[in-house]
Amino acid sequence: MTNLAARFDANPILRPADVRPSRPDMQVDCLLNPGAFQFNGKIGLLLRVAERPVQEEGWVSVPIIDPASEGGIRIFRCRKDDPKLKLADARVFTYDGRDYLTTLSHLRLAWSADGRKFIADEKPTLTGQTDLQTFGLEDSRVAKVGDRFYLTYTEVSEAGVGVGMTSTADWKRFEPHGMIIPPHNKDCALFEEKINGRHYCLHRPSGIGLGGNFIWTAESPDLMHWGHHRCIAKIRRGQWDGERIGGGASPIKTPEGWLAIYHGADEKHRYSLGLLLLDLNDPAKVLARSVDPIMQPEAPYELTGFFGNVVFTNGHVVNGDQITMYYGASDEVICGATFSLKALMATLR
Ligand code: MAN
Repeated sequence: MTNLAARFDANPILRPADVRPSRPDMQVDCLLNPGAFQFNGKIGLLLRVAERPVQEEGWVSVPIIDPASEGGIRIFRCRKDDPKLKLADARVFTYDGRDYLTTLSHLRLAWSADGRKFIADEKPTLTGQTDLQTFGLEDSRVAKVGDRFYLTYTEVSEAGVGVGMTSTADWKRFEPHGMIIPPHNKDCALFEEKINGRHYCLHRPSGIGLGGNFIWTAESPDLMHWGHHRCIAKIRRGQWDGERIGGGASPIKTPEGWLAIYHGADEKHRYSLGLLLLDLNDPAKVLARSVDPIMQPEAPYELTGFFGNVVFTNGHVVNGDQITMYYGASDEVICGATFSLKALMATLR
């Protein structure tokens, strides 16, 4: 494999210890999968901050959003040897047949003058509020459409995993738009301009039984109402993207087509990144797709961590030929890498 990704020397650029917990009784366990954008001469990241109570020996405890409880959060707690508890992996478990996440995520801004050194805000920017967000908000994409930023993120609750949206013009006042795509769906990235008079997005429903975790496009007159859904890319069994795929940040407009960086997981839950080149006039038409990943877990911080063997991106900024991509490594730390757009395009020929 050619070395397409130039990882920052300073990786990881943000670790859990760099972010203040949202409450004194919580600890930040993981930083994941930031959205990225440029605003007022700065680079902003919208981090996913995953927290849980400081864990006691022999117990599992997780926070759940609950407006009726003190501080808006209730703690679910059970003994590790409780026969009703079934730990799936570091991220999820079931208790008495019900699904839970091991951590509760919120979204938090971090700012940088140079795109390399980031300082996270002291407080969460967006937290779960509604009954569709009781298990938190995750993996926000940030798209600039006109003069507003549109944040599309995963809303998690017992009702399922769907796509929520919020918009802002100034990163101070936020307008919630509710759930725009119902469960089970995530990895929604908006195109930053209209195509033939319509907005487009990439999204990722999860088929149970027939179907699977594939990438789709949808169209909308107003960014709220989505239709004309088309499945544009499926998994490739036995390959690096053989189990699950999903879109990353907003596709990048190039003369040859929309370039989308996507993630693919194999049957061992190893997450790598690849490319889709989509037709400029009809993004549901895939013109080219990476055979080999453009990046896979290789650095020590990508191989081991909260959930090892993961590079996952949903945020980048583009300046001329340079793509600065921000990504979550091992579901625990935030990293950066640059790519040459030309070099990426060359892999598709
Ligand atoms: C998967 C993983 C987790 C995430 C849940 C809910 O299990 O992507 O990181 O918390 O889905 O979205």
